[in-house]
Amino acid sequence: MHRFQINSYPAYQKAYKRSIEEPEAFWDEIASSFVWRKKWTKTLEWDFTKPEVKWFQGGQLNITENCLDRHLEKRANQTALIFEPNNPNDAAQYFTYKALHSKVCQFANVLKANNVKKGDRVCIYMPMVPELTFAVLACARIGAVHSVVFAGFSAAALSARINDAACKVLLTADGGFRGDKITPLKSIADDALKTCPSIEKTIVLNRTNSEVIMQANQVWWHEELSKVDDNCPVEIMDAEDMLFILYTSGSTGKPKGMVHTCGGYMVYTAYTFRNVFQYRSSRAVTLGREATRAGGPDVYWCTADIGWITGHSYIVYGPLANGATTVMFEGVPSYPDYGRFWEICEKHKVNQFYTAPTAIRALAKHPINLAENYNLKHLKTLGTVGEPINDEAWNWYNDYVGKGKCPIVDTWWQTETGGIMISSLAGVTRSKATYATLPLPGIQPVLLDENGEEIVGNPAQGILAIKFPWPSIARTIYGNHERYKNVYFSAYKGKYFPGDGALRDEVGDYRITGRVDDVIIVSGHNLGTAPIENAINEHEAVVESAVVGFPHDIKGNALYAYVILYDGYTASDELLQSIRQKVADTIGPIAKPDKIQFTQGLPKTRSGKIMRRILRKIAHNDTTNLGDTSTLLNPEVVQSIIDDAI
Ligand code: 6R9
Repeated sequence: MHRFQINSYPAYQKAYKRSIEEPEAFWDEIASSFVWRKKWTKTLEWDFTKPEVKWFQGGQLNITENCLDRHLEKRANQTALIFEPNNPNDAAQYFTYKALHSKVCQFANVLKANNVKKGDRVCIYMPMVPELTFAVLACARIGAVHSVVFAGFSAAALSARINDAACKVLLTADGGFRGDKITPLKSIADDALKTCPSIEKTIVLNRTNSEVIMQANQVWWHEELSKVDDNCPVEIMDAEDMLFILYTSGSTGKPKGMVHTCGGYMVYTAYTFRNVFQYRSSRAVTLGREATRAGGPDVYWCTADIGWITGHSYIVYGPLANGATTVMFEGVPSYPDYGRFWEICEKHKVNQFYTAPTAIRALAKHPINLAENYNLKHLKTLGTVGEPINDEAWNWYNDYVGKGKCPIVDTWWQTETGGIMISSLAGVTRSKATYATLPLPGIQPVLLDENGEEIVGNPAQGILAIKFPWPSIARTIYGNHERYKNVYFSAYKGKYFPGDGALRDEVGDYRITGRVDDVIIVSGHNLGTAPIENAINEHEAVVESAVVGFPHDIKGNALYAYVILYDGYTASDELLQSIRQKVADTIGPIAKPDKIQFTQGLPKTRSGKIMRRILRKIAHNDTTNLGDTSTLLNPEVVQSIIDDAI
């Protein structure tokens, strides 16, 4: 049994109570199970009005010593990382802790040889290949600050992020495989670099054998590797030194570079990984290609991209800090067909599977035998993240993937929070369709009314806020502390405001109801887009929908719904009426959309969130200036929606 594993409901209650009553003692104890070069002298200093949060001050550490070196004694030959390539016919790659340690040290030496020093920012624009993980950890090892930019972003988005942090070095690849396509990363990067004066060197991985033109100050990854050895001592970092920057989109203006620091981020991601997913490790065993798994460690797979916070915290740092076996997948759920996720689960005997509701809905749209053809018997925990999960998707996940036997953890958190905030602990605390359920130990959520007053008692519904710091809260927005203060700490004095609404039921379980900025006022009634979409999605013909407001003479605002139908259903007036009726039945006639447009797709961000800003413009019949659509997953869908707009 691991030191900080919570294994029963009473143990959760006890941990939670202690974390509120004696937060410093609580986190001291958890932090003590890591390797520190120097113990901290002050556990917590905070003031949400400044705002300022510091954890484990005076402490010194290196997160890679905790993710790699300390496992070498007992798990040197255990698989740390399983790489599943885009093409199912290519061999998977297995890296033991020893091998991963060596790869990271080697690349850290490449960075040093290219003049990267502690505190320098390194931009990483790479496909989901093992070298991405090596690069992230190599930065951390030498104290360089990584800024990973998702490899689907455009040249303009990449350049803006490089410039915001004045990155010194760019790591990229010739191309990236995604399904049957190759993303030409190097040429996109070159485009970006035309406007990035701070970049002194670009290191290019050969992944796709694409033809690329190397320019001045651009070097090949493999050539650099051949010049170094794998001996690289860690840089000793202060707990509050910067570990990484990761950009998240704001509701307006340029992206926000959220800053995470070394000590608190490590402690919190490791703690939450182990407890939320109920990951079980065990004595060291050899896990190679022909792995024997009796008594071996669990195999955990998070399908996110490392370009997002979910990948940072729950593919790389959280799992590795726990000595876990973590899977990374290069490809997409639809290639070569929609059975791919399940094929991978079977092949690697995945025990914990963590994905997004948008992926679940896409998979649920396809014939069920794509899941049933595979052996999913190793699955123990299922997780979701990124948006509220609707009833239908939750039930499909539970019935067809979990076969009713795997607890589902619906994990609510953000780039800004660093780690999971509200979630059940798999099999330990109850899980309930569409509910994130309970706050993790250390997290003190409150619900506020429109006046910012705390709503006491249950049930309740309001604006979600957090009134006490946790170790992995982002410390600032890179280069713009004022904006950090304005966005997160000004709406409700003394509280962290995440921008989401929630309800709390009779037993105190939280259900995230969606962004509070997506509220539409129709005839004086506050309507959230999320519950209306949920209602529409419950209609048997509907895969997914998005609701926005548009100006209306009488109602002030009216509702415009974009709806994707299952194959086999055709748009008809009858169907339209029955969807409206479904909403009326579920929420009330006031929530019935005035306009329903059937569409093949919805504009999505790379992390699977619907870009309502664009849909709103189309509904407003104002398509002249749609803003930047280059960061969309599917920019092509926008024109077809415009063409069919009502
Ligand atoms: C981890 C991540 C954060 C926003 C967040 C909320 C939404 C995330 C959710 C969820 C309902 C969940 N969100 N998880 N909503 N239930 N389980 O997604 O970070 O990309 O920064 O997005 O995503 O609206 O505020 P990020």
